[in-house]
Amino acid sequence: MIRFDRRLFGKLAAMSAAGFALPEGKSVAAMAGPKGAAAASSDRGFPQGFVWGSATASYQVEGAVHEGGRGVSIWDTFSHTPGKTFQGETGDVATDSYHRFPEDIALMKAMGLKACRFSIAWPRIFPEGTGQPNQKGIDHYRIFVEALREAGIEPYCTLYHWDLPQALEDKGGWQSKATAQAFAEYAGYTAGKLGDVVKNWMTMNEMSSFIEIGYGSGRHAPGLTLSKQKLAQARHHAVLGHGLAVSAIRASAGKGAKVGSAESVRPIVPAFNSAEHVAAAKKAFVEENAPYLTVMHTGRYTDHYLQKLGADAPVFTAEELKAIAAPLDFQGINIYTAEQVRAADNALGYAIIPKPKGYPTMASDWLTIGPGALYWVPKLAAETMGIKEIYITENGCSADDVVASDGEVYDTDRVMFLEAYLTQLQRGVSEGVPVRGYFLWSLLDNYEWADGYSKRFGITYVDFKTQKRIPKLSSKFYGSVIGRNGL
Ligand code: GCO
Repeated sequence: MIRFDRRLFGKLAAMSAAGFALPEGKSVAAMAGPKGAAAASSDRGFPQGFVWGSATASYQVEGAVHEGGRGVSIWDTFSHTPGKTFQGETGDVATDSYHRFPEDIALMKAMGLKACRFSIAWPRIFPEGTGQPNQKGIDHYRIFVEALREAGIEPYCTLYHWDLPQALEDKGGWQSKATAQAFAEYAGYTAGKLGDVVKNWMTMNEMSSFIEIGYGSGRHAPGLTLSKQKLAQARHHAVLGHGLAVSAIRASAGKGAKVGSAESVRPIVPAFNSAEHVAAAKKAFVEENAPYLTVMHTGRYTDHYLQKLGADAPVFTAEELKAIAAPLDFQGINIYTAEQVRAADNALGYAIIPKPKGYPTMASDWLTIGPGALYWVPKLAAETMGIKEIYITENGCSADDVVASDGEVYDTDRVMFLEAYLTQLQRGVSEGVPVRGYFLWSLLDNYEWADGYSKRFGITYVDFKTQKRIPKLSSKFYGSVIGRNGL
C-alpha cells in the first residue's frame, strides 16, 4: 500500500534563465551592481527576488474558535474527543493569532520576511460548509492581509489546511464528491472577495496527509479507518476538489492571480548520486506519488497504481481527470524527510530502502533528517513532471526547545537542520532547479495536530500559558539568510 503517513511511517538547465549564474569567484553582491544592495555577500546566494517566507495554518494558530461567526470544524470535534490528541489538547486557543496577528506580523517584519503563507478556515467563511457565507470571516482575513501588505509582506493563501466544516463531514466529508464541489464553491467565493489583496492562492495543503491520516490510519480528524476502496475514492475526491477549485479561483480572483497547491510528496532521493540510483529515483517519484502529485500533473493514474488496487480502484471519468490536471502557475511542495531509493531488479525498477535502526531524527520521531530532499525532490518534480515553478511551501523541524536562564532560546539543533537543508536548496537553485521561494514551517510554535503542543516547530518560542513570544536563535539565523539572500 502506498504510505503517505509520514507521522506513522517516517522511521521506517540552465540556471542562466533564473539570472543568477555566477562566474567563478564572483559574489552575487559584486554582480548585482548598485541596485543589488539586498543581494548576497557570499557565493552561496539565491537569485534576486527569491521569496523568503514563513508558514502557519488556521487551526494551528488562530484559536478564537467560537468568535467571528466561525462554524465547527472536524478538528474541533476530533480534538475534543477523549484520547485522540496528546493530553486531550485542542486548538481552542492555540497561539491566539486571531487576536495577536499584529504582533506576529511585527515578528515577520523584524526578520525581514518577504512573504507569509497562512490558511483561511473554511468554517469562518461558510460555517456550514455551503450555503450562507459569513461576512465577518471575510472581514477578518481582509484586515489580516492588509496588515501584511502594509508591512511589505506578500500574502500566500492556502484555502484548505484541514479544517473541514463538520457539517460537510456529517454528509460524508471527502468520501463524498459533493465535498469536492463545495470546496470549489468556497474557493471561488473567497478568491472573489479577497482577490484584490491576495494574488497567490493554494487550493489545499497536503491532500496526501489529510486523506491518508484522516481517513486511512485515523490518527487525524475525522479519525476514520476506511476500507481500501473507500480510501481510494476519498483520494480521488480530494484531487478532484483541488482541480475544480483551480478553475473556480481563476474565474473569480481577478487579474494577476497565481494558483497552485501545497502538497506533501513522497520525498524520494536516490541512495546516492549515481546514474542507476537517480534513474530509479525518477521512476519512484512518479509511481509513489501516483494518487496525488502525479495525477495532478499528468492527468492520469499510473497503470501500476490502478492495477495494485484492482477492484478497489477509484471510480472516475475522463472529464474528472481533465479537471484534476487543471494547469497550475506553481506547485508548492512541503518537505521534511527523505526516502532513499535504490535501483532494483524488480518490475518497478526501484526499491525504497527502509530506515536503519538509529537513523537520526528531530524531536518528532517521524522527522528523520534528510537535507538532500531539498535538492532532489524539486529537481525530480521538475524533471519527471515538467513542473516549471516550485515553492518549498513548508520545511522545518521540531526540537525540544527550552528557555535559557538569560531568557533566550538557543536552538542550535534547528539551526543545524535548517542550514543543512538550505544548503541543499541553494545547490539545486544554483543548478537551475526552478524553486522560486521557501516558506519555513513555522513562524511560531503551534498546535501540532494529534501531538498537541508537545512538539515545537517554531522559530519563535511561544509560552502557551502567557502567549509570550521569544524569537529563537533560529529566527536570527533565518533573518541573516534573508538579509544576505544567501548562506
Ligand atoms: C503538515 C502541515 C503542518 C504541520 C507540519 C509539521 O504537513 O502536517 O502542513 O500543519 O504542522 O508539517 O508536522
